[in-house]
Amino acid sequence: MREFKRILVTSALPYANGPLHIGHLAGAYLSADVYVRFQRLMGKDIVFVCGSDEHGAAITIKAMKEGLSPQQIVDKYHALFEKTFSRIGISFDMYHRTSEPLHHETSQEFFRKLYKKGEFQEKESEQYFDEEAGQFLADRYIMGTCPKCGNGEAYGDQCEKCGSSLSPTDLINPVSTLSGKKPVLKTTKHWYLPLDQYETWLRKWIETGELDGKVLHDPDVWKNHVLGQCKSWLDGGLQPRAMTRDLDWGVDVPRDIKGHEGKKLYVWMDAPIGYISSTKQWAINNKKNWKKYWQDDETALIHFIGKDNIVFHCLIFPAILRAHGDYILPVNVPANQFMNLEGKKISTSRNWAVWVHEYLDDLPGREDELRYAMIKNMPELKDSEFTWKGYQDANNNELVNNLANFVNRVMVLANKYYDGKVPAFDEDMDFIGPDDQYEAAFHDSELLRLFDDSHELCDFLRKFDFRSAQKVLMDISTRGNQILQFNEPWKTIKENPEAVKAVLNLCLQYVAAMAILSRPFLPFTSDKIRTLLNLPHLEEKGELNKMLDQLSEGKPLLKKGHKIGEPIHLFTRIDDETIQKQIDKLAGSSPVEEPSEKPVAPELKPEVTYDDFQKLDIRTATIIAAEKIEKADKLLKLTLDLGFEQRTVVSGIAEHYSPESVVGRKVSLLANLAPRKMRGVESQGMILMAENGDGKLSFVSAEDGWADGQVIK
Ligand code: B3M
Ligand code: ZN
Repeated sequence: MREFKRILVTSALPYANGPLHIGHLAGAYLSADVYVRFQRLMGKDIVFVCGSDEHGAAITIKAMKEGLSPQQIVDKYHALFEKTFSRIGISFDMYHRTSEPLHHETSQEFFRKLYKKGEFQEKESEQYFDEEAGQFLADRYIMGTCPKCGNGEAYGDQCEKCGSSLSPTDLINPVSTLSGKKPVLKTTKHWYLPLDQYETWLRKWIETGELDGKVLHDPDVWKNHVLGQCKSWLDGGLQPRAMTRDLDWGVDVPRDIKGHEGKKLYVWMDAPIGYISSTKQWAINNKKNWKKYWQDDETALIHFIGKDNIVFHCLIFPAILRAHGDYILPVNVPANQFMNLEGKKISTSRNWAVWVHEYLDDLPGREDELRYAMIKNMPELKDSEFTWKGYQDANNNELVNNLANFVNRVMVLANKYYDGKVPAFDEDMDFIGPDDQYEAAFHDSELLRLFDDSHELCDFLRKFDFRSAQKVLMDISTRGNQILQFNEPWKTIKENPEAVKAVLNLCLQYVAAMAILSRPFLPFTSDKIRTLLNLPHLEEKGELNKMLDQLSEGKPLLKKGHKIGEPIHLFTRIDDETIQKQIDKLAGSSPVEEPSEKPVAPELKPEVTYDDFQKLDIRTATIIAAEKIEKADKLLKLTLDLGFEQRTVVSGIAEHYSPESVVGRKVSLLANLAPRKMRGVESQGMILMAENGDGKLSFVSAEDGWADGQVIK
């Protein structure tokens, strides 16, 4: 990434409809926090904004479930978010909320501008309507089977299992979540953003970074899975997308726009503009100019998100920003993949999650332990997994045995031998370092090595490779331990006190460096180490940059004679019992099972008599011809042979079977069902299909070789 004058970092606005779990943290917040703290330490002009996403059906559905008003719901979770983020050390410069008047004004102004510029297409369309509830159904109010992966619990806008973005009409067997009934299609009017018309520039911008003859970003530094998702979207062809909805909760379509009544902004139009409102609020509070962060080419805009939000941040929001005309586009969208928990997908509804606020209550003072274990397993390029055992191991084997142990030993020895003062030593003296060849090393060459390692750590951070960066931090600590281990000052203090001074001086420089280097990952620990060293806490204003300069010039970070504090243990072991408690807590929940593992059978229908059954005439039959029905995605027109006659049957299997694949198939036909017309074709009966919980279908038929037209009873 080229050097920019300033950076604006956003983290996805979490829906204020439930507490935060570690999956959220792993997706959009922890990585952003690490990055932002690092850039601040490098002295960059950087602003980190976020806020609660308080609109959309996600909120109203939750309100209905809890018997509260949408406002009560968002107030409750917004407050919880603010507190939880701050407790776990996510250092937003501004945490805003989309229910604020400032946001309503900002997003309405944005909408009005696009409207006035003629960017929208006004279109009538058929949308799902719940007749029982008497309202149009927002995408999230409709659930059904994902046409791409067969997940039976896909939403009208998105399948959370495969990440596909959907339209409600794509769903197989749609059901209204308001009434549980099948919704009907009804006409309504909305404003659409013609994404299809932006396809060419979007593709070029994504694939080459170029727009209007300028290179805006370098696709080589984008993550492959992000580019891949964008490309597959573009390859699939973009469709105009409605930017308004028929809802009663959200940002109103501005009143001066004709036909605004009852219409709200689409939540994916309003929420990303929340980044802008959040920046505005930050600028008001800090007497800054927000426009510099949004409307100047010298700003690098970076969106941290989870992979389910890629299309919105890489295609739709950029399209909205460009349609407006005054805004910059993101230079990178380093989306993370998903973090699973103990082998299963995290699920809010099934309580298969580690809730961050509960973690903080259950394991007080262990903020950095969680951050460490999560960064170690951050799903940067592929899905990853959090396990309690892994968490325990990371703490006990790495934080306790390596980092805390090193710092503690150095502190203890320096206090013991030098009364807590950084020892002076003979600069020309060599001592045995832990080099690969165990060669003699000088104090200054070891400091240069520390510089190299620190530099490497920074490079990883710049490339959004937080796992590797944190690994380097631990390698530096390992190196410190090796220096101690190899020189054994506790043994050589008598015979070679001069060398021990050099060794401990060096180790103290390591500790001082680690107070700064650990800051992006382990901010609480950084404070503790600084306290140990009798230094003020970091303000994150260029301290790392300064440290690199010092090290590159061979200057020590701690002056000779500097008085340090008393040793403490930075980390303590976590025992099996504590871990078991957390595992037991999960055992009370029911994770999402893989669909094939345990199909749930629907409830039995009310009893019928044999006479009732006798009325049905079910026959064996063979499909001898099949074709698609125009404009009906789900229907196939089948010709069935019953031996004594042929029938035409319209069947809703088109999304599961192609016409070619069903010809020749044996089926069972309910032959005396009253004929009915579907899409202009008269259907003379119905074929029987088995359906599983995922909405998958299977033919039900007599064994091969059976004649057609025989009775099934
Ligand atoms: N609230 C979706 C989510 O939490 C949405 C993100 C908005 S970012 C502008 O996954
Ligand atoms: Zn899917």
